[in-house]
Amino acid sequence: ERIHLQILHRRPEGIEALLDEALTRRSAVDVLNSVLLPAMKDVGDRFGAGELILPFVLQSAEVMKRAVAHLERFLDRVEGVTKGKVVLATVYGDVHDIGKNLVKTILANNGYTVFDLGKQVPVATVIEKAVEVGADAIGLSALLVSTSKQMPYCVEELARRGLEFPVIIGGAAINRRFGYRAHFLQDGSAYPGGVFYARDAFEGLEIVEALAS
Ligand code: B1M
Repeated sequence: ERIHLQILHRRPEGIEALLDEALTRRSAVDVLNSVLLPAMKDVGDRFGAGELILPFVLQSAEVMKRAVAHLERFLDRVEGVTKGKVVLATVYGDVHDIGKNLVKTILANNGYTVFDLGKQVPVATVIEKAVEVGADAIGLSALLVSTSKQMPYCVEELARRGLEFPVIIGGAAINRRFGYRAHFLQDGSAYPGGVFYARDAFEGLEIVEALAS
């Protein structure tokens, strides 16, 4: 509850000590899923309800980032050879990168090499990087309804270039139905590489694991 309030009230000081205290009783994954993510959701809900102004949301997001950075070292890490390569980006026009960064942490900690292109990344940049590194999958994150359109656009562009990278999509703006629809190209045919919706970072990992096996 104290961690929740620190995020909600935009107070970074001492968040690490509180997390350490929580970690004596719970695993890092549990703290992430049952404390940090609900706190950020609370911030979003209050913003949506007009209770918080945008600069406050940004400050809460900074506290959240600091908390995730601290937890990162306690998340299980698989060392050794890479299990696969994933090109990851927040789509063009979208600055939300907390979820994308979490996906990166979870994938990297589980043995995948992640090429993180950052936020507001144009489709062409994503595709060119995937070709350059010979990616096993492309991961896209979008939090705005408007920017989520970049996802089917990327799939369409991949198909146009004759490429078949599997595309994993996630973010608060989309859902499973969106993922299903994004699988189909404008001419009605299915994208041969496949489009996979991930509800959260762990489902993203499951999908990557399934694709790699
Ligand atoms: Co903005 N924002 N925001 N925001 N923001 C939302 C998304 C919003 C829902 C808030 C609301 O109205 N309730 C709303 C979108 C409305 C819509 O389109 N339907 C919104 C808006 C409107 C905006 C602006 C337009 C506000 C404005 O300027 N008027 C603006 C947009 C700027 C832009 O992008 N062009 C804006 C700006 C911002 C901040 C900069 C202040 C800040 C972002 C800081 C940052 O990321 N560096 C911010 C924040 C923090 C939020 C909320 C509050 C929290 C988002 C977040 O970080 N959640 C958000 C409200 C909400 O989502 N409820 C909101 C925590 C994060 C861990 O979750 O990213 O969903 P999420 O990731 C999850 C899963 O979705 C999944 O895994 C993660 C968890 O395990 N996942 C993937 C995500 N990507 C994945 C990819 C995968 C797999 C899984 O594979 C590749």
